[in-house]
Amino acid sequence: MGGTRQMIEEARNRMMRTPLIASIAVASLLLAGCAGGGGTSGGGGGAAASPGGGGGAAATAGGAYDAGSPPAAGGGGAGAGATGGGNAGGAGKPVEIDLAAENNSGVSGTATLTDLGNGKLRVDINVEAAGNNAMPAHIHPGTCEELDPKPKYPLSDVENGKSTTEVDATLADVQTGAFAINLHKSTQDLKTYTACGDIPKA
Ligand SMILES: [Cu+2]
Repeated sequence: MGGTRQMIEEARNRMMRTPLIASIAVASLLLAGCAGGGGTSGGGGGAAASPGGGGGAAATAGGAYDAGSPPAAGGGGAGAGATGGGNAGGAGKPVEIDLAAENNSGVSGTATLTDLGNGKLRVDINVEAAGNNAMPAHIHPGTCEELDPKPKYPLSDVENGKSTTEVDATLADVQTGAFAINLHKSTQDLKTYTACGDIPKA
């Protein structure tokens, strides 16, 4: 950024001799270029570079009036660009569903569905185990009211109230309103459900 700092100095010197508006335009262009670079390295791609550039230009305009510290203002703009890139490129927000106790099991908690991209979905189950050590868990077609007993996606057994599985599906695949997650008492007693939660329609 040493070169940029030098360019800023030149821009500031030029500001002394040229009309203020022209100077702001020059300085904005210089720093917008710098901020755009930050946005790209943040992983955002072309779309991220645009917001980054905008942030940089806005910060520079402030810096031109406050002759004190234009480089610091430029740095702020670059940071905003990187953040924008992360949001634009990131996967969708995780979906948390409640798992409610069934058959007086005392088992309840949540399942969190996180789309990992590339057709992978992570399912994190976190429940009060209520003394149940290894509870089989699945994503089933249907709803908790009317569950198809044949699982669609098997999940890892819930040990000490926790289970994490990566499933070959997208979040959209299971957010059709036609799937539910259920937990069973044990491998020996699959017929007794201990908890269930409907996966809401997106
Ligand atoms: Cu099941």
